[in-house]
Amino acid sequence: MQKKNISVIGVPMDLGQMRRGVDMGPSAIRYAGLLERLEAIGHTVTDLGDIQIDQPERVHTADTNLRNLDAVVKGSTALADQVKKVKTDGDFPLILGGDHSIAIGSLAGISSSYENLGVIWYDAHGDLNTGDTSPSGNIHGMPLAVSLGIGHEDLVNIHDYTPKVKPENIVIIGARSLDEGERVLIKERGIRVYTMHEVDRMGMTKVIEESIEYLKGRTDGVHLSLDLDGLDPNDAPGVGTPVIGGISYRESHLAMEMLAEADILTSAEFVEVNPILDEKNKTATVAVALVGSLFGEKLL
Ligand code: HAR
Ligand code: MN
Ligand code: MN
Ligand code: MN
Repeated sequence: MQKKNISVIGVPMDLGQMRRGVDMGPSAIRYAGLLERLEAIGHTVTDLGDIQIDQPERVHTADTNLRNLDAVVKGSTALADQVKKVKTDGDFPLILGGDHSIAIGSLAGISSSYENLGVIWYDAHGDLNTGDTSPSGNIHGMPLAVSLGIGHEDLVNIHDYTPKVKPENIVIIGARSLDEGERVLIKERGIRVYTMHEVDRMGMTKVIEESIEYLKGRTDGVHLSLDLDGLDPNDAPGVGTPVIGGISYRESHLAMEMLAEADILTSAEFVEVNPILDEKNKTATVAVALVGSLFGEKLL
């Protein structure tokens, strides 16, 4: 793969859900050797540090079914500003979460650089809820819907444009926990989904081959949004909402290597690493290994 200028942005966001600790995700991923790993491959890496996020204790929940709405909007806007700067410089944004609500800001900052941004959503969940369909009120269950322009107006209008992505430019991989409203939305909008059933049945090789083929034909850039809970909890235990029966570490490696070979990605984020729930930083270590493969690390 071509050597890249990678800009790392940490987002210590924990306001999109209720478990403490996911705000330490960026530190855990850096501590697991992220920068050294990317530099060893030959990429040029700049760590831009962390976006400032409000402390949950100091946030007042607004009168809506969206927990910490105003503070999430504020953090997402700051992230979108930073990501947009990186894109304007022509660099590759590599964003570290933080809970998955950060994808709202990532996509707001990235998408204005493209006519047809593609998104690979690697996740146990669809993250396609709105304030009306959400069983929890947690915004980390909503970012993909928000990016489609569906949801609270303060979230969908970050950086003053909407939608950030079109439904036909999205591929979801690894889904195994979908709420009723999310199922309806997937069918209504024709979003391509490889649930765990398809991963089992077709194998990861075919899933990624098809996904690459599909996105190549219709998009002019591709963002990978990888939620560590897409992996099986045996391989990635340090996540807030684990779901059994997930994608294995090996399958995920293969997926990253195939994406590296195709060299279609223009940005990426790794989210939901929670070191408090982890076993000796295993999940952050897995994340860094996957980043290595994604950026062209070879065994031989
Ligand atoms: N679907 C559920 C909800 O909306 C659970 C979402 C859990 N989400 C994440 N993101 N970890 O993928 O509350
Ligand atoms: Mn915090
Ligand atoms: Mn998610
Ligand atoms: Mn998830």
